[in-house]
Amino acid sequence: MVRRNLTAAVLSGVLAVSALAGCGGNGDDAGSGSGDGGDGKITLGFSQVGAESGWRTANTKSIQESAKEAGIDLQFSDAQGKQENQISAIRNFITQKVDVIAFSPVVTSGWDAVLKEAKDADIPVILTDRAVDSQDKSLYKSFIGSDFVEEGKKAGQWLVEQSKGKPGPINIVELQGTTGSAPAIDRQKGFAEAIAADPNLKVVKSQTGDFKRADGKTVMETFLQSTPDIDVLYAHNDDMGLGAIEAIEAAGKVPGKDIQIITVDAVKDGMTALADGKINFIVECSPLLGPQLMDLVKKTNAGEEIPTRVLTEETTFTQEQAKEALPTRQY
Ligand code: GZL
Repeated sequence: MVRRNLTAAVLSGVLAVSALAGCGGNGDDAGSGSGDGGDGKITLGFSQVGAESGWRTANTKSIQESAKEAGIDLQFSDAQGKQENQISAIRNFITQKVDVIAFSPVVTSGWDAVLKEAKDADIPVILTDRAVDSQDKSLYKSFIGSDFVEEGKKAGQWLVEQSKGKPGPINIVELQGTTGSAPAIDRQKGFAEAIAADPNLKVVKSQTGDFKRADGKTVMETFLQSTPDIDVLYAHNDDMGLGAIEAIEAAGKVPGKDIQIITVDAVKDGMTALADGKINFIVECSPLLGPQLMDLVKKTNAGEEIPTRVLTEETTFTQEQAKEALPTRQY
């Protein structure tokens, strides 16, 4: 009798402990070891770049809300823009034996070793937002995100159209995103390819503003001091463009008129500046990757084949289109 009661007590204790461990998935505390926390929930380890821009904030919100919606236990880690923090977060996820790992790689290179450790631990990895330059495509199951070369091309093609019939030279300054990141590399590449169509268009200065508003302002200040006759600013994201607008106005020039401005993202602050005429054209880059990511997580956890590349849908905005779109923007 005692034994039976004792067994029952021990059993109920074990169930209670594993259930509790599974209920801890609020995105902060360590996992429970078995991956699903014993409560049948999928545990997803996610390493985010940081909180450098309005786009990143919206992307984090999309991932956290979608995980909750999907009943997925999210272990969320903010790398504060440092690759070494992302690598250690991924190693922690492997130790915790999460079911799936997803991350937005802050830069393209230096991932093969840690991705191999995840593969050896039989934990599938999904890339979101940004790509890696690993030659071994077996190191991750899928990459969900935008085509940044295409985004750069859209920006350049708009400028080529706008510049038709104008006398040259048309001097362009460029605020690049985070050095070594896929969006910075590819947005610069696509833009350069597109403006090659018009020999009057010349990028006279190009420097990183690290996707940050404050850095965009300080770099634009140096551009304005060192470069006479700037006609166009191409910023790899809205936040750097908004910082540059502060510098342009402080220099007594009119953004959107004295200096035409093209940015990428289409977050609310950028769209507001576009509607106000301070930016001339924005190429959208959607941060709302959460729902599709959770779908891929569930499928890969169930052993289903998933597409190796999921391209996000996005468009472009003129000033008039921004006025129409602003009231219903989600971010
Ligand atoms: C693009 C994303 C970029 C955004 C920036 O997918 O990686 O990083 O364009 C963000 O705003 O900081």
